[in-house]
Amino acid sequence: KTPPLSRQLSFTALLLAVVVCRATQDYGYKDVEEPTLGDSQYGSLWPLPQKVQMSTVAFKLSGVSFQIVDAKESSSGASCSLLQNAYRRYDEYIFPISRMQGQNKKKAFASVSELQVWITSADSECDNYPSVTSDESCECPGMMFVFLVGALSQVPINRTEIQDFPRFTHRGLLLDSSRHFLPIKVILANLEAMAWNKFNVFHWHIVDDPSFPYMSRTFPQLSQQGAYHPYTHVYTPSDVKMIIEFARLRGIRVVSEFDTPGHTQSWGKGQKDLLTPCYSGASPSGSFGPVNPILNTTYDFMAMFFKEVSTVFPDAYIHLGGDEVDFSCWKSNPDIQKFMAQQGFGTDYSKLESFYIQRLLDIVTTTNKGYMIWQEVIDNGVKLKSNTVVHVWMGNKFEEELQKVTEAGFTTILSAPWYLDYISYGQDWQKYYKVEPLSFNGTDAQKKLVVGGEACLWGEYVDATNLTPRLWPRASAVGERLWSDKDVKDTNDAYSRLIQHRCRMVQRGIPAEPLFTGYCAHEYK
Ligand code: CP6
Repeated sequence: KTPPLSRQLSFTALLLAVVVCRATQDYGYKDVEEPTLGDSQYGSLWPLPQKVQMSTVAFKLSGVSFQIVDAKESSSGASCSLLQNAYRRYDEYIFPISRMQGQNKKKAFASVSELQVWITSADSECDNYPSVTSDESCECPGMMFVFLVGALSQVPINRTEIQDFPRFTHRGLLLDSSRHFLPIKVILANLEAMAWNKFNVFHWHIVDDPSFPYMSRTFPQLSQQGAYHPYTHVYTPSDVKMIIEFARLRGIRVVSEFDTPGHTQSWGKGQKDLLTPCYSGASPSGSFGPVNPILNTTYDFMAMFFKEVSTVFPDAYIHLGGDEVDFSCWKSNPDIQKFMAQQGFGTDYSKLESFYIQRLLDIVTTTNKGYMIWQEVIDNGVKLKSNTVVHVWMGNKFEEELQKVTEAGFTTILSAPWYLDYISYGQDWQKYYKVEPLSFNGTDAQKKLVVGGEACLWGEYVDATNLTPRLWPRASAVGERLWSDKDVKDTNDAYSRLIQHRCRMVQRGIPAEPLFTGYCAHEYK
């Protein structure tokens, strides 16, 4: 008797297991061909590991006694709650319902009773936060299953050795909790799915124009006045802690974004005089523009605010935004006009923006954090610290931008081709999958400066009801592009693996949308 389907399915998941590895614009449907569905020799592996060696030795799990344990030689073990937590999670993925009794008494195959986890790094990262220097590589044992989809059965075929490491160090996902409030549960569920897809950075675009859900200890009125609701639609300090800890246990960094000077309408509700009053003719119109860059009080506020943020978010980086600054309000304001003249900026408002950003960067530098910024900041010629990460998001000619940014010697990450908020009919995952981030003209040294990318799901049209299925498995395509080797680009092979990976996510409780017609094996009991 073979173990139930669900158990075998889940074990395949172990191959993807981060357990060992992580203890540590418009697109017409016409252009998309449906990939052909064949079996991949790699089963349901996603993202594809760097090296997979299959042997012919067949194994099965010992259903009764199988356990994940610390190897004797491991430099980290029982006292590492991060590891013990991971063992428990993966045990539940392998045996989602209960341990079956006496299933494997008749052994047709050699039986595996232990997965030994051997942490080799000298100083383990059990109690630390993941960082850009975290080692995510692993040598993992595994088993491959053949999925005989029609026959509703699977046969474990062979023992497999996997050597794995990421192609890019920064594999991020941007979620936006300002356009719609995202309940903690939704964020946690998606962090879990991120780990399954080997994403390691949660870029939390936490506040923006429509709402300010971040509860600040120093300036509580920001969320009291600026959130959609002062206590149901806010992230309290303990909520934030929980999200950071949940992410940490899964090897995911949390990089917060507090975007200024634009995208700040909600900040103005709780912080008087922070935003620029717009004028209509000679008198204030009653509306407000970007952060007011000409007042000392603005910089006093920013210094106190970012001092707090730097202690709340332990990551070494803060994303400071700097995108899409609308100059019309600044232009209308006579005090700003006077300031422009005094500074000799003429009518070049990007100089005023640079003036603001420059002072903000100096402030954030005193908190000992590194920073990330959207591409406009460098496009406008702001002087940046050498460890600044430039985030390329503009859709047209991202190759040229990468060339330019890396020529200037800056580290960069790419989002331009991975705006998941753009939806269209058909299999757009293929478009994300086919992107080659290093396809720009540049030296090897320049290419090394591209440390990864981020899939972005901006929040205008998503909330708790539709975020998760819109994100998965489309983001999985970006996940494989950022993890696997550059030569992993066969869309037919990817399609076969991805439909199985998607079914696995669904089975584990993430309602990932289907890629195309078909069904999941677990739909049959
Ligand atoms: N919000 C913020 C946004 C966007 C950006 N910044 C955005 C711009 C264009 C598109 C999608 C999103 N909604 N703060 C740009 C980085 Cl197409």
